[in-house]
Amino acid sequence: MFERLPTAPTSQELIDRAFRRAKKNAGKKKNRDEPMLQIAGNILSDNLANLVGKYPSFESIPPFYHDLVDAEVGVDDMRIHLSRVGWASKQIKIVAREYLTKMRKSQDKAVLRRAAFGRMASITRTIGPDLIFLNDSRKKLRKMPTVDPDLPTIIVAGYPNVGKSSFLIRVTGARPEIAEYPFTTQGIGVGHFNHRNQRYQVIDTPGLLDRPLSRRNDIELKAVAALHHLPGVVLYILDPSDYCGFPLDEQLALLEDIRSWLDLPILAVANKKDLAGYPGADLSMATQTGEGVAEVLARLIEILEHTERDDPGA
Ligand SMILES: Nc1nc2c(ncn2[C@@H]2O[C@H](COP(=O)(O)OP(=O)(O)OP(=O)(O)O)[C@@H](O)[C@H]2O)c(=O)[nH]1
Ligand SMILES: [Mg+2]
Repeated sequence: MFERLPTAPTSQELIDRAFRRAKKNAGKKKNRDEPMLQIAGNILSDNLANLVGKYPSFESIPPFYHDLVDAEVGVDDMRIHLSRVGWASKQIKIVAREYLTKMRKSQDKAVLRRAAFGRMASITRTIGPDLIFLNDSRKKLRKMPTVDPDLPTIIVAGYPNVGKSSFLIRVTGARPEIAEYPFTTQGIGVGHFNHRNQRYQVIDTPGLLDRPLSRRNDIELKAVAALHHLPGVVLYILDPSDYCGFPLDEQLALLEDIRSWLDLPILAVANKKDLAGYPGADLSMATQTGEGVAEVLARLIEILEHTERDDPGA
């Protein structure tokens, strides 16, 4: 989604670049002041306008990404910084035009050109902090997950070590692509499979749905809330064998916690059937041997098909 965002130059880099090119390309003749101003003004103004233009409009991006951007860098802040850069681009154009007009009627062209350069440089410097913000944001946004918010999605949740990754690998037949996601250091895993000509997405969310809501800060809450925008079902994996290191009642408490606030269908499945059983789960499986996995997948697909029918396009 944001892989193509350009690096934002610093104001000094921009100023140096514009004035250097102006000097180089204004020709060798005597009357260089006007072309120099024209060139420097265009470079500064166009560079800034192009930078702003490379950002998507935050109203039109999928809500899933909108919420992630908001969690990661703040959509309002982003808008403010972008609009200041846009403002600078226009302002520089105005200054260049104003001084070019003055120069046509004046003998002191060099003086006016220097004055114009000074004003354009100072406008560019005022947006220094905005450019730094954009560059820092770009680093974070470029790592946004490659999740397709339109694909029916199985969101795999549960305590560490219960078998989330094993499930994903088993049903998608591949090691997941690891994407960074706000506030999970481990990154989320993304994999795909096809069933009756429909492509499905499976995301493994270590660190994302493994704690009660009450233990999250506001920013983390936004990142978690973004999941609501996926046409998804949550597969909550339980490990009744305690092999994962967490007692079953803790795992069940987290399941209840997630149910109480996550507005997506949830299927609770007991894994590691080969080691222990839990009759309270919706279904049982063993991702290690593959036993029961096909049934779990079939149920998840059924839930996704129903959800789509009930709530088209949501
Ligand atoms: N006996 C048995 N072990 C299993 C089964 N499924 C997974 N395991 C084992 O449980 C451990 C954890 O599995 P993972 O798939 O890595 O679990 P995870 O939930 O992705 O763990 P985190 O990424 O740390 O949150 C591994 O050693 C697996 O081999 C199963 O059905 N039976
Ligand atoms: Mg894992």
